[in-house]
Amino acid sequence: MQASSIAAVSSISQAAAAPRWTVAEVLALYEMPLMDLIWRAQGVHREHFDPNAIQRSTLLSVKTGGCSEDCSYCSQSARYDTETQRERLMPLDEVIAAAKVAKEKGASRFCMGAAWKGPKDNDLDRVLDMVREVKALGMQTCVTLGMLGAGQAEKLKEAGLDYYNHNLDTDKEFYGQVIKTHTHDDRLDTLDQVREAGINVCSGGIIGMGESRKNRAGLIVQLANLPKPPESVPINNLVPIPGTPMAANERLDPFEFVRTIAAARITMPRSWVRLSAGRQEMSDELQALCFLAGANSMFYGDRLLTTGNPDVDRDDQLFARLGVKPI
Ligand code: SAM
Ligand code: DTB
Ligand code: SF4
Repeated sequence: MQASSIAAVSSISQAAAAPRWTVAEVLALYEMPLMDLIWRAQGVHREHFDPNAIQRSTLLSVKTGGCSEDCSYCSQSARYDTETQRERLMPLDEVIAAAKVAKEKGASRFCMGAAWKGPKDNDLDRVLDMVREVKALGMQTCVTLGMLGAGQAEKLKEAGLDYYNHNLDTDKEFYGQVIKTHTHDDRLDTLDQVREAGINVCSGGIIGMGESRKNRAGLIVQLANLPKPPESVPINNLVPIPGTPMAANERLDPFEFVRTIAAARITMPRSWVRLSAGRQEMSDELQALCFLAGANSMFYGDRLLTTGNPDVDRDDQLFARLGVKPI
């Protein structure tokens, strides 16, 4: 085999078989009458999941702000003047204390996020300790640390990491209008490394950034056509952050968000689809519609990374009112 063809097949993304979905097919889902779309998504959901159970993950920002990247939506980029205060990597004991609280409140997974382009090896060593100790509490572990360098995914796997979150965030075609400091291909490269290390993949995106419906369909297709679809697919609604280029973005029609959840559910039938950022601004009824459209996971706890999330009492009441059981 020639060197060039070895390079081509060494990337799992490049070596994918025939695409499972086309943009035209996913656009056709988006264009269905809403009731028909939700009916179809709910049918797919019931084939693979208990429709009355929702998985709950709690987030903790273990290193906040001061990030070198220019992601136009993000409060943590050093390039924008936002209210987010920079904080160094959190001490291990504080992380474990937060994980214990999350476990007591009923979260099954603890996700630790760091505002890095990617981790330096000495920072990664400290995160590995966090993963080991959270795992020892009996919780599932997830981290989101940015792009991984050679050998880092394997170290995370050895430490007991269950999930790595790394979002494609938006359609490859629109990516350059949102982020200029790294590329969509860089994101795919890290997802390959995570897969090859045997860690579950958590990857999704943000909607409401000024992308077109075709771009939204493009994102869903790029996720669904990964060699193996992500086990977990977070769908974030843009939280507009003052000081970022997206501060004044117009709010997307909430039904377009519901349609995106449904498209993710239909195209990735076995994945956990997470109703992610933006939930605080949603009514209980809109959240219920998202669950009906196939969302079966959410962030639980009153903070996301730097912004708010519904408090646990409101979520507990919502679960009781809907007859939903937590996982
Ligand atoms: N630095 C790492 C990275 O970029 O992967 C990890 C942290 S980053 C904050 C994790 C994800 O949060 C982003 O990929 C994006 O999907 C989401 N996110 C960040 N800011 C957001 C916002 N204002 N609204 C919605 N989602 C947001
Ligand atoms: C994901 O897709 N959404 C979470 C988690 N993965 C890391 C982060 C949402 C961040 C929302 C804005 C903030 O709190 O800074
Ligand atoms: Fe940095 Fe991640 Fe925010 Fe981009 S999304 S600026 S990489 S913390």
